[in-house]
Amino acid sequence: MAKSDVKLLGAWPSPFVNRVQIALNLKSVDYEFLEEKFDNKSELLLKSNPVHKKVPVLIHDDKPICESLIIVQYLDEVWTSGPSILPSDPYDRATARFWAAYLDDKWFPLLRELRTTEGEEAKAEITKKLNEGSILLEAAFIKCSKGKGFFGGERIGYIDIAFGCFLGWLKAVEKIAGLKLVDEAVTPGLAAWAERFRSHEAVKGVIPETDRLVELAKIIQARLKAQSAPK
Ligand SMILES: N[C@@H](CCC(=O)N[C@@H](CS)C(=O)NCC(=O)O)C(=O)O
Repeated sequence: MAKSDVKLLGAWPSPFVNRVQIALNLKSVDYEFLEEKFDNKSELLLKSNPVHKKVPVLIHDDKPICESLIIVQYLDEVWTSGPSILPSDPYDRATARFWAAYLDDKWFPLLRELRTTEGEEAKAEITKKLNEGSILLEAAFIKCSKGKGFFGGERIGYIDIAFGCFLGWLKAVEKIAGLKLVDEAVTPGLAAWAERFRSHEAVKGVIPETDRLVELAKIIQARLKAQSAPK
């Protein structure tokens, strides 16, 4: 597929964009990356995703596809020559979609909340929920990986991509909050998986450096504070 056929509207710190980049790399798809600025979104983004006005948007032969998980499924269906991302078994596929939805609807919002919440009691409550989440995800890893290295078994699959794209922000929040949310002593499967995932060829260089995200988090936090300060 020629490079000009595929464009990705994205932003470097977005885990949802990183998710699509990992899937594109797995499928060895050449693409053009168009960096968006949230305070000055391009006409192309507004036209391509008029409903949410968010990245990522994949543009394939001038057709826009929005929402990262939908894009990953689209890539899997169109680039069938590359390694499969979704499992072939319907039950395994349903399970993979279930965990991806859990990660987006429950787990990641908690991680974001921990980053922005102030007050020790509130933080402890969120940390407790995230720790419960880690235990659930460890059990899911043991079940789905069937003794292999990834949720997808021997290869990176749908849950790996859905979860792995958050590993940069996970490390950044751990650093900001001074705690471990995926701890080798508590969830050894997940801890080893995270290392394995980050060093995979399709992932290397995609997930931003922890310190870069920590710096960005400080800027976002300062902006939030300024916005909520009495005028
Ligand atoms: N559910 C969406 C989430 C995408 C999303 O939240 N994108 C953020 C960046 S991480 C964005 O574009 N924010 C811009 C804005 O809210 O104005 C997906 O999976 O693609």
